Amino acid sequence: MIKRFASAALPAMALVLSACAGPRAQEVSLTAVDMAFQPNLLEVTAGMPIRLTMMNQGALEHDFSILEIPMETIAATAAPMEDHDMEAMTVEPQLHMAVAIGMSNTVEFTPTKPGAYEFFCTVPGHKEAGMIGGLIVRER
Ligand SMILES: [Cu+2]
Repeated sequence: MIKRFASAALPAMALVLSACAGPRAQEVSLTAVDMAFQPNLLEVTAGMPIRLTMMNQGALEHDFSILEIPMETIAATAAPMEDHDMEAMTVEPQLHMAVAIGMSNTVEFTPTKPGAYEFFCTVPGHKEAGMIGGLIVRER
């Protein structure tokens, strides 16, 4: 299973933004590896829906979390992971999306306030090991 995904490894996904300010969601992709986000800097525009997809190419479970970010409409398109242990989390991020090994997951939300927001992985030790990044929300 893991081998199959590793051999089909996609190139590290660059951030992809829609070029025009239509009603379309801004597509943003990133990849989690052990122990980093690639890329670790994402840029989006405030007030427009974001469709954020994360692939997990690591050998461990990872998640994408933001402690606090002003937003409206949050929708996970994938079912929550059954074996994801939320009890073990020491923080309660406002935005939290777990991604199983070799899988991807998508969340949709609309950030409402320009600013720089830190994202990280809540699995104990992962943030400290380098799983941290920045989401830049630009003025529309
Ligand atoms: Cu992690």
